[in-house]
Amino acid sequence: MKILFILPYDNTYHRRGNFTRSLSYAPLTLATLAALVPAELNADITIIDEGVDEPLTEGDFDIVAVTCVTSSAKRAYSLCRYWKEKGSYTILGGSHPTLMPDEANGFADSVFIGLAEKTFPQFFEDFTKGTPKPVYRAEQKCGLLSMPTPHRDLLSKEYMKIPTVIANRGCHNNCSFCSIPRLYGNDGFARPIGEFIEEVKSLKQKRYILLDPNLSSNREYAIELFKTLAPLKVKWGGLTTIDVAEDIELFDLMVKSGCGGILAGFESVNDDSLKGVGKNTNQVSKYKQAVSKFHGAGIPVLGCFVLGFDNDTVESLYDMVEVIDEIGIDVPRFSILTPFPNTSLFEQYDRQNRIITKDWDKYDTMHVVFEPKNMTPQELQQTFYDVWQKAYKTKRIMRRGHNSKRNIFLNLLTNIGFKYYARRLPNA
Ligand code: B12
Repeated sequence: MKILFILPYDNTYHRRGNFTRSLSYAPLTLATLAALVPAELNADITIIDEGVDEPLTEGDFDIVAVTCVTSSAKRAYSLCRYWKEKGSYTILGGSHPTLMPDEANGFADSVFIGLAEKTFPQFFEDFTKGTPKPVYRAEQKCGLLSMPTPHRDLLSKEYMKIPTVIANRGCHNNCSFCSIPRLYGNDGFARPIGEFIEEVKSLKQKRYILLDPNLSSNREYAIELFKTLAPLKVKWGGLTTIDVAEDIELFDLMVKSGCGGILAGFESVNDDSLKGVGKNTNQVSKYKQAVSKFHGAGIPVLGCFVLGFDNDTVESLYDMVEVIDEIGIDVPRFSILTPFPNTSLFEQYDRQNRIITKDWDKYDTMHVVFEPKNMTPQELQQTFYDVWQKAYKTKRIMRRGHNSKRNIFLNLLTNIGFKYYARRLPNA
């Protein structure tokens, strides 16, 4: 049996130059799915990540399996159409088909809703009997879920050498703009910790990127995870909410487990905006202290900020750059508020007739797809671009590098990388 797995490109990938591509880390989705193909099928598997590999147009595949997020949905659908016409059985899964299964169903022979650890092996059983179903829905809603070690050997060799791993896939927060609560519910799934640790050990590396959407989400699980990681003496970077800095026990364990950098969603420097979207973990008055705490432990902070909340004005967004530097963020990242389909934000804006396009290509957090409250969509688009340029002026980069003390070289390198990224962003 010949199987082709595809991660389709979208705007975010189109914008990658050679430099940013070389900083890409290996995605886990397709390598994980490849590991779920029953070994007895002896399948011949090809993986194409259109972000790094050339798109494939030729070949004779029994099954073509495509993953997609909202911004790559249109490309995913056209890939399904293409391969279906060539005679392959097409299947679709990932965030967007999970959020919009009926839409996805019109394009592929089978659609997968949710995580596929159990449904994908079931599909192969049905497929080999000649009775595949149009829809496979993950029944398990939360708890521990075993995940196979991804077949990383099938991935392109072009990625950054630091391997990616994942332990907990859920987040207990209910931010109205985030897809995670609608994708996996608030309790979410997590891997048995022993299984995760065995995978880390088998990779035999000193550094890792943890893809968990929120490492501090499930406190009990996080404590166990950090305690078990500590003796391995590895360094890792990952995603967390900033309130972890206030939890003395968890923070301490996080540091001892080898945390070498965090990515945190600050989202806004306005408390009303945070409240408005349900980001209850954040309080602006605590940002500076939290960042200093990370710095005190030698941990740099990559902070993500969202533009376009109802309290934002063009001026307040432009001024936000100064506040960010004042807080001490090492590397700021900006995105445009995006009401992903099936999120509560989308429902709210749709009710208010504020969605201006349902062209999923634009749902990449770099394009305005809704009517903002205090500015026009064009103004928000232009402000997004201007804020990036302002934040990555050389003098600001130098100041951040200087402030970072312990990580000057890494700080400058990452900031220069983002300056390059900012230059390639869509201008209004
Ligand atoms: C790592 C990551 C990235 C990486 C790698 C992306 C990738 N496509 O693999 C990078 C940094 C490049 C990235 C970029 C972006 N990302 Co991202 N990313 C994630 C993250 C944190 C983890 C994904 C992961 O690897 N999980 C581990 C693997 C094993 O699980 P999985 O992907 O969920 O796959 C399982 C199931 O979904 C299912 N499945 C998935 N696909 C398929 C396909 C088939 C055929 C089948 C059978 C099953 C199946 O089976 C798998 C095994 O259970 C998720 C959050 C999350 N927890 O899901 C966000 C997430 C997927 N990203 C998101 C977004 C918005 C983006 C960007 C648009 C952001 C931006 N502006 O840069 C871009 C889009 C890039 C793109 N075209 O994919 C959103 C998607 C929301 C949505 N509605 O589309 C998520 C859900 C985050 C969020 N908080 O909302 N991302």
